[in-house]
Amino acid sequence: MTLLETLGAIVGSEHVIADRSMLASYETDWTGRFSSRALAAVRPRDTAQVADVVRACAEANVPMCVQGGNTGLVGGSVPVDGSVLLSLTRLGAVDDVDVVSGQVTVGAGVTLAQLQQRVRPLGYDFGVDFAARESCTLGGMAATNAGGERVLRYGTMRAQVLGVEAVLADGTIVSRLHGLPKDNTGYDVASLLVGAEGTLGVLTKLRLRLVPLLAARAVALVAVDDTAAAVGLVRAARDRLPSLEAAELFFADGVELVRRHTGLPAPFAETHPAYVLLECAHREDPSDDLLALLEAATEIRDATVASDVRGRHALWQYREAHTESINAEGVPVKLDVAVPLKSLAECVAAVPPVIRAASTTARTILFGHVNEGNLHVNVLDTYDDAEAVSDAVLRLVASYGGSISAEHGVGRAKQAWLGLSRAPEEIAVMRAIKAALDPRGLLNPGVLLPPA
Ligand code: 2HG
Ligand code: ZN
Repeated sequence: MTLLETLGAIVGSEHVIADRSMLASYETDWTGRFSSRALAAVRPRDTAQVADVVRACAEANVPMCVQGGNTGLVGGSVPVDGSVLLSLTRLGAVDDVDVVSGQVTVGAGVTLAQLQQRVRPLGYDFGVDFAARESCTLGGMAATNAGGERVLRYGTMRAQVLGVEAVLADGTIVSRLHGLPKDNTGYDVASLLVGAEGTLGVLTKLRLRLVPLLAARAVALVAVDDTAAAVGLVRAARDRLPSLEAAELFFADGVELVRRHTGLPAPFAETHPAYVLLECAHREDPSDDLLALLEAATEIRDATVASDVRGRHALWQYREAHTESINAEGVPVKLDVAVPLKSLAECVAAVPPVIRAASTTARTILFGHVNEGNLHVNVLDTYDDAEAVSDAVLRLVASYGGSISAEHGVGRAKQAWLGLSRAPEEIAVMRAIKAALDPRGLLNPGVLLPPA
């Protein structure tokens, strides 16, 4: 039997996709920047089928690439040429919510929006949220340790994952889904696999921590002079408002771009240089607390507050529509970075000139999550200068003691620069772990670790 016949016998031949036109959507990333040619895409149904597929590929010595919703922004979900693409979207089971512990076990293919719909009627919510919620899968979110808009309150995916089930590179299944918050019995496999970008094992199930649903919400869109004012405002909000859940930053050029592609009206009568979006959530309406903060703040040029669902959504659109609006203009170079918060204003000022020096045609749009010093540097029209632009920005970020990847991961896009953020000794530890768990380098080759 050929490998594809064996895979067909495991998952059913209708779930082995080798037709070139049907493979296309699996082979290119969401931004359109990364693509390749897989041998086939395989769509297993459950952990046992994933294990059988992995074992068959390992026996045939064929590399595997793991994909969830294919919403990643660093090329990590795109296969290498000739590999088998393991698509996990059929692993869509959501177990009954354990309302005693406030936890739930889900399949890796469940989308973030599906989880939200499932747990909210029960008075629970999930601690991580971001714009790709309709398509991104929880397996991919865990594999990349996704962050998003609520990190200042609930932390990243790593803080939500209490246990995992995973298939290792030889087909072995490891499963630890009891979700005990206290469990000091040695190495934490879940923590190791979360953020490993599919290079150490294939996550098939997750035990997740839920948070109480806080339905009373207030959102403020605040116009400010610049990033320094934004940081000052967010610092005050963070220190004074325990209900603060999100603090986002964007600029006049981003709002103009978003309005061009969405048709949204201008948020204020005048255009302002920078905007901060604050969201508070509590059991009782947090509007008064938010308004009191805004009244006391000196950094504000204008502000508008909404507490009803429609009004809040409208304000969030100015921020969340950035990604799609940028892609509507062309294929961007995306650099998701973080610097210490005290350096954020300086970094925001330094990024555009550094990019201009690397590419005269480049158009730069900046936005991000203020409290984590997390900046999304999106660069359009770089043509042949994409590498030079990446190099210049990532070196600048490293000079501030920052991270070359705040929340999107390293993927294929940034593995060449890993050494800017991680010491040689740390990379050696990573290589040793990789060699122990995947000695033949069959899982997600070319992702995360640069060639030795
Ligand atoms: C966000 O914060 C995502 O909306 C995507 O991390 C960022 O498109 C981007 O650069
Ligand atoms: Zn983000």
